[in-house]
Formats: sequence, structure tokens, C-alpha cells
Amino acid sequence: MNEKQTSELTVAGMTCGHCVASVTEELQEISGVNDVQVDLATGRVRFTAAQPVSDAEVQAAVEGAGYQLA
Ligand SMILES: [Cu+2]
Repeated sequence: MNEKQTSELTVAGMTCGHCVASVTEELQEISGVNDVQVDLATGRVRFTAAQPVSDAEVQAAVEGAGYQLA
């Protein structure tokens, strides 16, 4: 019923593939989120979600991984 929504954000402080994996994993734990794509060089993160995801959930996930929204 709901259309997939694409979100984009920028995460500060990622330096390697492990950082990318951590952020990806945390975001995927938000219900409805999939297709998380992280560009390490720019910090840009894109994901699609099958249901609305709040900014607070995204921020909590990023911070839970140990990073900050830029
Ligand atoms: Cu790292």
C-alpha cells in the first residue's frame, strides 16, 4: 500500500569499510528500511523504506553506530 520512500543523509566520521558496515547494519534495524547504500568518500547515505521513518529513528541509528549526522 505504501510507496517506497528514498531518504538521503550525510554521516560524519566514517573512515573505513568497518564504519560503513556499522552504519549500514544499524540503519537496517529500523523497521521497513532496506537497500542501504553508503558512500564512504562523501559520507552520503541512501536508503529506501517501505514505511515512513522518522528523523529521530535515523539519528538514533547513526549515533548508535557511533557516528553523527553531518
Ligand atoms: Cu572505520
